Amino acid sequence: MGREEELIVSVCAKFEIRGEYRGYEIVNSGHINTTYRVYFWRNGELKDYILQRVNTYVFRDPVAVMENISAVTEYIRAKIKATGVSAKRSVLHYAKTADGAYYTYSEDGGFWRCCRFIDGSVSFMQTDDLKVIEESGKAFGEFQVHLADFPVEKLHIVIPHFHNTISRYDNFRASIARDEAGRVAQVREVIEGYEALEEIATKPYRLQRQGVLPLRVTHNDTKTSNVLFDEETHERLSVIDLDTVMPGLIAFDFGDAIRVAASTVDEDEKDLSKVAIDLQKYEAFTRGFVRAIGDIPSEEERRSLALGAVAMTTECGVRFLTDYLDGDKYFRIHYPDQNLARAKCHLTLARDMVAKLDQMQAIVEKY
Ligand code: ADP
Ligand code: GN1
Ligand code: MG
Repeated sequence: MGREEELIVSVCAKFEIRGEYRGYEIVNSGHINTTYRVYFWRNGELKDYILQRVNTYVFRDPVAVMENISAVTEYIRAKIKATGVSAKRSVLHYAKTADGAYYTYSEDGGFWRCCRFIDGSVSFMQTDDLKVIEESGKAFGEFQVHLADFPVEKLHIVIPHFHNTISRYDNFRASIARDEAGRVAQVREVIEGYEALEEIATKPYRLQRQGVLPLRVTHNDTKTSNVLFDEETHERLSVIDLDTVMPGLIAFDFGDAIRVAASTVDEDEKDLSKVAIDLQKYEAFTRGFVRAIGDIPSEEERRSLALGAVAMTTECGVRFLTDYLDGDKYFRIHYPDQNLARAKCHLTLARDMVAKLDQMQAIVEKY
């Protein structure tokens, strides 16, 4: 057994997991936490769990993160159960330690949590399957509905200014000024591209500040890989990755999902001639999402949805570029210039969205 596996086994032993440890795999889809799938043998069957080491550089108060997650999952679980349906595959279920906590620490100071692997589930980084895209829209829309009356004051703000697009731009300018990794000179054009989008990208946030758009309980990280689907039918099962559940705008949940679900390419596509928003995919997600949220949004909120996609795509690109300029400290990278590739791809995608904004808004109105 290597050191990583020894650590995994010792952490699993602190959670109330019955059975005998049988092995683990690394799950590589997220950019933030370190995720493992671990297998236990119990009653003649393999049972699997998702064990995560939470990134405490990103989440400075991981206990607050777990308090948010347990409050939200218990709330949704109670709502689903009240309809007489089993919530087993539709909401995350975290394991407890012997003293009743949903987390534990490893000797090296790591912060860990463990949830049941949802049986028969799959996730997708990116997909061309319109049914999966529509299902992901329903999943995030229903998440919104489930939490519409959640007492928002109970939520900790785990990352202040997370979708404050204005402060994301301020941080970007500060990183350009510091030029810590000496990379500014070679990416001038990309920087200027993002500067040109600042006005339009910060609009939804400004509308919130003016009181036009209300804060609601939102997921805030609605990319496709944060939904689980049934491995056979591809129907939605559960929304996952609840780390950033906080007050936010519906336009941000819609827009951040569109950034990934309606793109023609992966987040870091290098052939920019392939990068665009696919309006068929956009329509599939929109149909699922807008129908699911029903009459929750106000007129102004409905009108802000397509703009939310421009805002979230630009903001995410600004964050990738900021991290590149800072020397790649925040997002996990798998090759040296990946954050730059992500930033260039997002710039192209955001520009295409700006060009198609009227068509995008017309599709929202259709549903
Ligand atoms: P990150 O914050 O790093 O993105 P996630 O919580 O999104 O981490 O988990 C990463 C991946 O692990 C997901 O995209 C999904 O494939 C898988 N995963 C996470 N939780 C579960 C679960 N309960 N059941 C099945 N797969 C899961
Ligand atoms: C991160 O954790 P993950 O990989 O689902 C990030 C999101 C970004 C996304 C870009 C806490 O999401 O905000 O939009 O990468 N999460 C955090 O792919 O910063
Ligand atoms: Mg994730």
